[in-house]
Amino acid sequence: MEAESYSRLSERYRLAVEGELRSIFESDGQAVYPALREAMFYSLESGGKRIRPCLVLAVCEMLGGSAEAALPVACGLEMIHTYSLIHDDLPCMDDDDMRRGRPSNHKVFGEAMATLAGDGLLSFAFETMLAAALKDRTGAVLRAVNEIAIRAGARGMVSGQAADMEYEGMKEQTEEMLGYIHRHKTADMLEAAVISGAYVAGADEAVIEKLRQYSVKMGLLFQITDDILDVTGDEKKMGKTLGKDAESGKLTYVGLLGLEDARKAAGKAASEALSALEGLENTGYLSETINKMLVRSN
Ligand code: GRG
Repeated sequence: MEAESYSRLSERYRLAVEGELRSIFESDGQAVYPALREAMFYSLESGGKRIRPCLVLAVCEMLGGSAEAALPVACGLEMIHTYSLIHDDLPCMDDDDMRRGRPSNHKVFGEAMATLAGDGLLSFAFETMLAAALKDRTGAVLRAVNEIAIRAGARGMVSGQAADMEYEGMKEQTEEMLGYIHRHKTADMLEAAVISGAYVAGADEAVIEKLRQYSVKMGLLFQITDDILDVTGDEKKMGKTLGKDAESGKLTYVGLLGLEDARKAAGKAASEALSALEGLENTGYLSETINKMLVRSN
């Protein structure tokens, strides 16, 4: 796929997701207590790359499904991702003042309201996705929501975050530990995006299995490049404070392998992700996502 058509497609997906998020907040969202609604929407509308919801829609279309059917799932996933960023920025977690180029949620609304904004986004996500699942007689959307519940929940992203908190500053840090943390904290949500899109399209298990292998390697690639950018990146482009990982003694791929070997590990993860796509059709968007991730600057 040409870089230009990748950008055009991503733009179409992004606009669809952002339009639908606004419309959800203007309809069902009207019943949310105003100060809570403002705090929830503040983080949701403040940009971000929208990688996960774009992947939901792209995978669904790639497999012959309709992006429209996948839209509530894509929006739900973005709400969950946004909740995780709000909670991650709290002083009791990573204590970050900036996110998506703006002051973090708790810096604007206070810690209590930021905690509630995260809680609100998490439950609103499931409300949104389940409303679509109830209308879908095939069960495809429900399978997608089940996948997201597993990957985003107690045995998925939340376990990754718990392990990350516990291991911070520990003397003995291994690649195995780092693998566990990022398999769950980072890769699970990317896997949720790819696989939920595939479920909405009604994909069979053989396709799902290949896409799972692709997603896990993409998650690894995403995390290694995140760690590299924490050292070499530009704060303006990244929209958050950089260099905090090393400062807080956080386990990272750069800390463990050094910059050069971390770059090599990123290249290896990228080629393994691309290999996982062999045998699938219409994989242009998914391979271009990997190529873009390898050279990303935000
Ligand atoms: C609080 C349960 C809980 C989990 C937090 C998302 C997360 C888990 C922590 C954020 C810190 C971090 C660097 C995680 C790994 C990579 C990651 C998920 C980065 C943020 O995702 P992007 O770059 O963000 O897609 P945007 O803002 O573009 O959506």
